[in-house]
Amino acid sequence: MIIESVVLRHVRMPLRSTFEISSSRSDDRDCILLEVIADGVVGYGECVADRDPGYSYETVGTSWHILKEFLIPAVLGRDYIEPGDVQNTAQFIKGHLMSKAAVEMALWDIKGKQEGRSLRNLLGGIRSKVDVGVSVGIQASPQVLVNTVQDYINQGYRRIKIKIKPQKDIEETQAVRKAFPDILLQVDANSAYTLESADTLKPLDDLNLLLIEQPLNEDDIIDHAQLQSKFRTAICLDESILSVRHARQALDLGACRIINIKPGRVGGISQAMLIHDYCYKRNIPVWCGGMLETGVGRAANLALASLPGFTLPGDISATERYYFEDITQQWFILNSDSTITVPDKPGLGIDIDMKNLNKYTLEKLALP
Ligand code: OSB
Ligand code: MG
Repeated sequence: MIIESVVLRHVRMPLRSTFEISSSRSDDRDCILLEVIADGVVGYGECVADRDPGYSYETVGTSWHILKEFLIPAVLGRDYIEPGDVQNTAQFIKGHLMSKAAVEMALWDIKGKQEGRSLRNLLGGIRSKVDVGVSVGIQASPQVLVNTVQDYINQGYRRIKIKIKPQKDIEETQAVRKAFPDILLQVDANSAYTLESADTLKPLDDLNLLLIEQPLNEDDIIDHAQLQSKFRTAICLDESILSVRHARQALDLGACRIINIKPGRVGGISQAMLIHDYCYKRNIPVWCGGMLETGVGRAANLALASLPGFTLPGDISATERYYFEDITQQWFILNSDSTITVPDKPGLGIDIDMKNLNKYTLEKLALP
């Protein structure tokens, strides 16, 4: 496929409810939507970099810069056989994995459309629907949190993740566990603790949690290994794992027992698959994380999560958990068994709602 042109759009969509994690809080969600044309076929990719650098150093601003000045000029006019081949072109750019992932996603969409195959089929996914849960932001009080969780359980979610930070952790998690003794429950600290301050998390070990996600800093693999040795509950790494190499090192050191895979964080679906394959061989469970994606990124995550090693429920919720309306015509709904159906049309399997896309576009740039 020969890349002919690319349009970048900075998109901002209001969230149905404020989403707060340990590092930041937002009422709307930004992303860059890429429209790539190759061989006359249009494909879409979502760059999951956020407005602020709370989760990752990448933001909409840095991604826009990297895409416009470096990555898109390097891929224009290039001929790719496989979407993952774009990684070679992108190698001259250090880091900026979310920007790279967005371009690759669009190429997967194009490849699928050209071959009349769904992304799930291209990747070798084995499930037509995948187990999902909901990621609940930090709330005003334990009681508000319990009410919020109750709401999601009423909607049919069978796995709950709650965000924690120092002073908003033990009481909150205990309250949810007490109210819902049997629910699949996990917590995510988004690196809000140090090896020392994480001692305060010890009571979590008695709450029968599925996992504790990213308690320490992203570059604290060695400290995570020390922490894991003190906890019965599995530690799961998110921010720390950017490559297969990181996954190997973390597992060899005993820094975690579970890995959260997000295609954006690791530089694309081909890299996400490599991490999946590596963990699958080592019998390490993985699950698909989320970045509050629009229907575009959600479709890609669903296809990825249909691979055999994704044995834990993903952070892939129904569209209405996030948005009032979406930029895709598809509206993802929660099935009664806490699953979401994987799209089966060619490529990502989504159609863009141009009216909504234009409504939420703040800035647009066509290249060349
Ligand atoms: O750490 O998993 C995270 C959202 C933004 C940044 C980081 C994270 C998250 C989520 C959202 O947990 C999961 C979802 O998309 O539903
Ligand atoms: Mg996380």
